[in-house]
Amino acid sequence: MNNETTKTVSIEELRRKQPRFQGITSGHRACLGCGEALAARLVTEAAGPDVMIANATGCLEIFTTPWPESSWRVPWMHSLFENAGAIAAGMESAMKAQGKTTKVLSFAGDGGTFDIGFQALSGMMERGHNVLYVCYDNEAYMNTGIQRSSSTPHAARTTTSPPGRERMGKRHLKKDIVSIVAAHHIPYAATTSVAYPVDLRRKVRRAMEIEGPTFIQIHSPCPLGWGHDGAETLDVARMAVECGLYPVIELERGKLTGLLPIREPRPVSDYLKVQQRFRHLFQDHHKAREELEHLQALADYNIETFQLSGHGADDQDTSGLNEARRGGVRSA
Ligand SMILES: Cc1ncc(C[n+]2csc(CCOP(=O)(O)OP(=O)(O)O)c2C)c(N)n1
Ligand code: SF4
Repeated sequence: MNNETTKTVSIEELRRKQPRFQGITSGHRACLGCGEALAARLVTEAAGPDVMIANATGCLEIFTTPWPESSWRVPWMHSLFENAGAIAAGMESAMKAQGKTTKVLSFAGDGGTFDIGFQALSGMMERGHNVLYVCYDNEAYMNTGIQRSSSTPHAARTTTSPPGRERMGKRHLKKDIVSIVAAHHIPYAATTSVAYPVDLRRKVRRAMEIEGPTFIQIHSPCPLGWGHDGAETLDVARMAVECGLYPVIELERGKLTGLLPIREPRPVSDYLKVQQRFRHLFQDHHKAREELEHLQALADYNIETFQLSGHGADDQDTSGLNEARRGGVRSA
């Protein structure tokens, strides 16, 4: 290689040009700007080709596999809504019996994880299966028409929690699933967001290296259910983290070991006002003002509990990671 070539081809450029393995290809039928589709692409990129997937019923399963087509480029199996954890456990046991090291992943939405699939997930973790369980958290049962799940945030509108005279959207709080999962004392549990692909990929790679049950919850905006423009998906996801409503954390054996610090916490209203599902909170009504205060208090509680702010400017904080782009190369 002569000197001129060495100068023109930088490591960054080589990394950018490197083709990436994608476990899920284009041509699927997700809505424009679907956070779940992007999240699944990032997960499979980071996990690599030596995986097999058990995928619960839900949007991801439906939009990737309209019979007889499939967008998956890795072995993939559709489980029932309620048993992705159990199916993955069986697949892992079969791999083990055959002496194979292929990693088994389990994919499900928040309905399939927080609610109906929780028993199978809990059993899989308690028995110590070597499975990476990924929950694509779009905060409602989207595939069947936006019904509330136990992951739906307080006060959000869904078709089964409509705002009206009696209440301002969903009455109950979002379930703290990562703490419940962490209480199984599994080796690794984490939350992340499609807005932070560097963080997301790192967590998947970390979980892939661990022998035993691991869990990653990915905040994945749904333009249809949340009522925002599909082009704004990443901005909406980023605001959820920056306001403190969606803390990005890591837990090992139940103990907090990592967090994504917020450089400058922003008001929850910035995040809420760009989504139709919270539109009723911006009317001139005392109940709406109370709910806004309540949601701000929930965000403040997260910031305080996890000590999310006050770390100073850092490459690995919400603003630093904002600048990072595909391949870990910083944008100008
Ligand atoms: C036992 C059972 N109950 C209900 C359904 C109908 N169903 C299919 S997908 C779905 C919603 C899935 O929601 P979620 O897991 O949050 O995934 P999303 O579609 O939001 O990605 C429901 C209720 C089903 N398939 N099986
Ligand atoms: S309804 Fe939501 S989660 Fe389902 S494909 Fe459309 S954007 Fe994605």
